[in-house]
Amino acid sequence: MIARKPKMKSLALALAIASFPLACRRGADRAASTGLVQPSHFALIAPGVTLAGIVRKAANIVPTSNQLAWQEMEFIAFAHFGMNTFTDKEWGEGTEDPALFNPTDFDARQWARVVKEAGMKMIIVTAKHHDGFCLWPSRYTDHSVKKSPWRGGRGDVVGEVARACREAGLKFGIYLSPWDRHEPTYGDSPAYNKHFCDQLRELLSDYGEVSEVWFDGACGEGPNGKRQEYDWWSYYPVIRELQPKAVIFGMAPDLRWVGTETGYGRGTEWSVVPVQIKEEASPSPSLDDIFIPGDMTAEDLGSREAIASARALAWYPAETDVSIRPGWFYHAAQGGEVKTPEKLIDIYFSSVGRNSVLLLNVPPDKRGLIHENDTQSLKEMKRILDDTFSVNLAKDAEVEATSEEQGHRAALILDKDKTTFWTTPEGIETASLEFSLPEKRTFDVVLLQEEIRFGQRVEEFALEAWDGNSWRPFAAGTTIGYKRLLRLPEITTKRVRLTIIKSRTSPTLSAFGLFKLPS
Ligand code: FUL
Repeated sequence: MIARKPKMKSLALALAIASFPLACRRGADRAASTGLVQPSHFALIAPGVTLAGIVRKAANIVPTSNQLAWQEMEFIAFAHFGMNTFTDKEWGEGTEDPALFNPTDFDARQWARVVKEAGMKMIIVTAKHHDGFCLWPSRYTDHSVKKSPWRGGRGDVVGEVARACREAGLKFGIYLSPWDRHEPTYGDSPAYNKHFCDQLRELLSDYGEVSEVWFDGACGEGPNGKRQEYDWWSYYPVIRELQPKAVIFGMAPDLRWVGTETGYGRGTEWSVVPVQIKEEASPSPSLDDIFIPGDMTAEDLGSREAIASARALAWYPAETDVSIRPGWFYHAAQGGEVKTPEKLIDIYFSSVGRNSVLLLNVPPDKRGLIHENDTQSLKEMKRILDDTFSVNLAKDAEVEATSEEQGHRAALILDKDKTTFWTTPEGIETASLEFSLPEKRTFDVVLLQEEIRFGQRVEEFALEAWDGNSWRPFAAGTTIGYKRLLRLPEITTKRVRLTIIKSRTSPTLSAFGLFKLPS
């Protein structure tokens, strides 16, 4: 139901054909000309700021260019591979004999091929999992591939995966577990923190571009009975210096864990959320210096209530990790439990379609290959996605923008792919877009995207279809963010209306689409 309908101050807009960058520039000019809150990727909130002031700040928090590039990948791959693949475990003890690591047919190009054909844009490999066994010949430990019989001790999984990704045009990322059950210095905090930075330096210097560094927060007791204190603030500068385009996941300020390993994100997902910061913040600190990793698993992270008492707000978007199999590592016994294409599609709609990036784990087997069962499921998933999204049924629609505010200017530009960029002047929080199709069409998927370069703003929207006599509500939602996908019972209509019921400030859209899932 639409709570508040705009009075029809109609602005019939001629559809101009223009390139998307032009559309962005116009929006940027307009945002700049308002002279209001300066866009930034985080903001400190001074004591006493009103809720309206906090909301205004939140509406103008924007992603960094690294976060934007990561978000645009949408769908990326995890490859859990290592000692556990050979011991049939999920968490190794750290005492495993490196001789056990011996893939018979290791082929990183096969990983890259499978991942690319599935539509994923990056592979993040477990360079070191909690057992401490290193998939590259680290200079700082012998517990690595150099002590394994594979390739006579001269193999380098990290190097081969990095190269295969580059050749295939995929991005490359590393998982380096801070928890290390093998390393003798673990638990002796300063010594281990140095060891960890040394390993980071190696990985980030020797393998070309690294686009994501994945930090899990697991922390066990070291061999000396002491608990390791991770010095995250000494890790971040190593990454910023050596890989300035990388984003850091988890215990860092770039990307947060969505809070579940099921693949299903929140129905309301804000990329702008309160973050914990250190007390001694200087007047203009860098977020890396003051960020305190915290628990971000609550259901409501970014609503007005959730941000009302924030001391700092940051663009801190969710990444959704899930495995194609029950385990993170390959286990032969789980061969019959590979997620079906339909399940993967459901996960896709519930992660990519809920303002998140989907990080899907496809664990290579003991041969060092992605198993045929997993490949089959991925192929079929990709076929369904391609069939669904190849034709935007709203492509040649005529569009009319309306708003209740008097005298505002609006801009609507559709490029040749009918990517819509639409914004209204600062201060307008409610508006609607009506799409008139050339003829009646049937769809069961709606796609909405905000132009997040200007921030995340929409708090509530509704969709209606014209049934010949009146508007019939068929869907409603809260946040949109980078991408919102809605799956619906089939709807046949010639006219669709999108109403932004509530927005933190002027709403923007970068895309609108109507699609039909294959039967
Ligand atoms: C967790 C780890 O403990 C699991 O083994 C796995 O690597 C998962 C992605 O992160 O925290």
